[in-house]
Formats: sequence, C-alpha cells, structure tokens
Amino acid sequence: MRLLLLLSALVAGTIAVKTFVGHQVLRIKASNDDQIKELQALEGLTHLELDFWTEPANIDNPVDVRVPFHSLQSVKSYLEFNNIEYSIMINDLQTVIDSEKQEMETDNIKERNSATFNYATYHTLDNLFKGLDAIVLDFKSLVTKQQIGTSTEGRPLYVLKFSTGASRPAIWIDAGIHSREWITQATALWVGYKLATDYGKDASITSLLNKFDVYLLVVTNPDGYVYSHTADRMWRKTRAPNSGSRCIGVDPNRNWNAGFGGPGASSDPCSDSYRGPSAESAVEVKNIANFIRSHGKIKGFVSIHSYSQLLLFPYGYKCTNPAHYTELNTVGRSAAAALSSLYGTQYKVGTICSTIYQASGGSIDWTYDIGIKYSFAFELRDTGRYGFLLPATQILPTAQETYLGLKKIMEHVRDNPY
Ligand code: INF
Ligand code: ZN
Repeated sequence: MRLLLLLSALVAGTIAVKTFVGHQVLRIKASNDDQIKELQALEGLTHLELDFWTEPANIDNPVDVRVPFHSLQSVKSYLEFNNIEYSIMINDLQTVIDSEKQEMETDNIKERNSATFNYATYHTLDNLFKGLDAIVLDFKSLVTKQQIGTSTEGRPLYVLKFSTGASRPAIWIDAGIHSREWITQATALWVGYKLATDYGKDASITSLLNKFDVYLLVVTNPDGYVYSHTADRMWRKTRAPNSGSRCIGVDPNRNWNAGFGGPGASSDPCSDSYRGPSAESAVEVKNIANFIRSHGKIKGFVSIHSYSQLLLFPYGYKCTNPAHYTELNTVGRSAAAALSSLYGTQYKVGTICSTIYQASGGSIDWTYDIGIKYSFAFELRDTGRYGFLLPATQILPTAQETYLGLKKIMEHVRDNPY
C-alpha cells in the first residue's frame, strides 16, 4: 500500500493535482438579511478564493463555503466581527479527499458483469463506462447504448436507452452535469441497473417500460468528471477554454436558453457559475438540447445534482410560479415521501427560486418552457456534513431511496399522458 501511495504521489506530482491541505468547509448560519448581504459581499472578494458550496440566499438555508488555508484567519475574523454564526463542517478537506481516494484505489473492474459490478464505490470514468457496457450486455433486449455527442475534450456522451418498442414517448434522466457531485453519477448507474432488473419483475416498472422509453445519461460532463479525479476534486464546470480569459469552463447549469444571462448566473469566466458567452455554447448542453428537440416526445425530464436533499421544479430564472405549480408540487411531495419511506431521508420540495435562489439558464427551466411539463431536479444527500465528499458507504442507500422518488415521478408521467 505504501508503494501505491508513493506512486500515486509521484503521478500526482507530475500532473499538478490541486491539493486542499488546510482548507476548511465552514457552515455559516446568517440570522438576518444584513448578514446574507455581508456573506454575498464576501463572495465578491475573489482574492480569498472562496468556493461557495451553497449560495448565500436566505436565512433558511445555511451557507457552506470551502475556505483555503490562506483565507481562513481573515474569513473567521470577518464572521466574528459581524457576529455571523459559523461552525467547522470539514476540518481539513484534503484528509477527506485522501480517504475517498484510498477507498477508490482498491477498485478495478475485472469482469463486465452488471450483477457483480461494485456500485458501492466511486469509479473512474472508464470504470463507469464499463458499468454501462455491463448493463447493455446483460440486458441486451431492453437496453442499448447511444452516443448523443462528444464533450469539449472529445469524450463520448453515452446514453442508455431502455425500450421495449418503437417510437415511444420517453423520460429523460441525467446526472453529473456538475462533475464534482460524484454521488449523482454513482446513483444514476445503479438506477440503470435497478431499472433493468425490475423490468418483468416489478409490475409498475414493467407497465412503465411497456409504454415509455427511458433515456439515462449517467455522465453528463465527462471532461469535468475526469478532471475532478485527476486534477481538482472540487471541479464543477465543463473544461471548455474561454476566449479572452485564462479561466476554464462554463457552468452547464447556467448555459441553457432559459432566461439566459439573467440574474443568478455570472458573466465572469472565472466564476463557478459562469453562464458562457451564449446559450448552448457548451457542447455538452448543445448535444442534449439537440437530442431533446429531435426526439420530440420527451414527457419527463429529471436532472440529478447534489447536495442538500431537495426536489426542485421550475422556475429558477424567475421567481413566479409555473403554470403547473400545483401539480408539480403534488408530484414532488409524493416523490419525496416515497424517497423518505426507505431510510427517513428528509427532502424539501419547491421551485428552484423559492427553495434556494434565483438561477438563470438552468436545464429544467428550458425543458419546462419547451413543453416538458414534468421537469424536476434532485439535490441528493447530504445536507452538508460531507457535502460533495459523501462517503461511498452512502452510495447504495442514496441510490435506493432516490430510485423510489424517481419511480413516483415516472409513474405520474405514465399515468398522465399529455
Ligand atoms: N444546484 C444549484 C445550481 O446552482 C441550484 C439549481 C438546481 C439551479 C437545479 C437550477 C436547477 O445549479 C447545484 N447543485 O449546483 O449541485
Ligand atoms: Zn449541481
């Protein structure tokens, strides 16, 4: 094991892996709107290099922020000076990253067998792709793999298609649009396996797949995912270069043609919520939008994010309720109840804007506005104890409970054709 560590340190040294030694993740509880404003002011001080894991928006939602070691003293004095309550959620981020990597190191896929694939660990992109192939191989009469496009750095966007007949209406599920949200790709792969094994066994899934196709994009942002493994565990955006800037990447959840460029997205290429120069400029977004447009019969669209345990529906780019608010809220609540029935995991349900904050250019706003009524986004576990570094021991429980929520949404789509 020591040799392995030495080797990985050597390799890491050559490809300049970003380290997070001494970085702390603070959980900040603003007690009034003035304090929210003070936190938003902090966000503007780019020299502090703060990474807001959740945005300062309202006093109901705590603000989780990764603070580099060099900024810790000044940030803590600023918070104390302004009497803003905070606690240390992660004492040293590198320690958590190292233990996550340690757990992963031991994992190498031997055979392509979906039943023995290790869903309970985080995987490299190559191993996730082997997991896709294993499901296709073992359920070839139900599942096929389609490449709907190519990422900025030339990696395939592989979609699993679950279908039992031709030219059916369909439901779309994607995960990992933000690459650092590793629980989402892991959850989506297991959901694919569960969907395949439930067909012919679970009456509801069988009737669903006898009427609808399901498209599952497990790795929506493959370039960012590889980068989060090899260079910067906290990477969120794509890896597209931005002309005129040294900063890389577009936030693919700000790049859709829905309120594009409005409040809740940044025009700064160095920001983690950079919207890009124009809608659909990110090739990953363009590929999905083209697929949705050309398919023409997508009736449900679910995008899986982490973390915070939320089930969100439009809108984010504006704070007015959607026309189908009542129905979406009812479906959302029943999905959250089904999810919670397994392990008691509590989810909040609501529109993006009212539940968290205004965010323009989001995927589910675009799908809703083009007529896909059942558009939802999940924010998976947890509520901040680990955040994006959710321990692998929680992968299966998270995937199992999320499946129950997804199932409720898909059943509603099946039973309410439009
Ligand atoms: N979600 C937030 C984001 O800033 C909120 C969100 C979710 C906005 C869905 C729009 C649609 O994109 C995450 N979660 O980043 O990981
Ligand atoms: Zn996200």
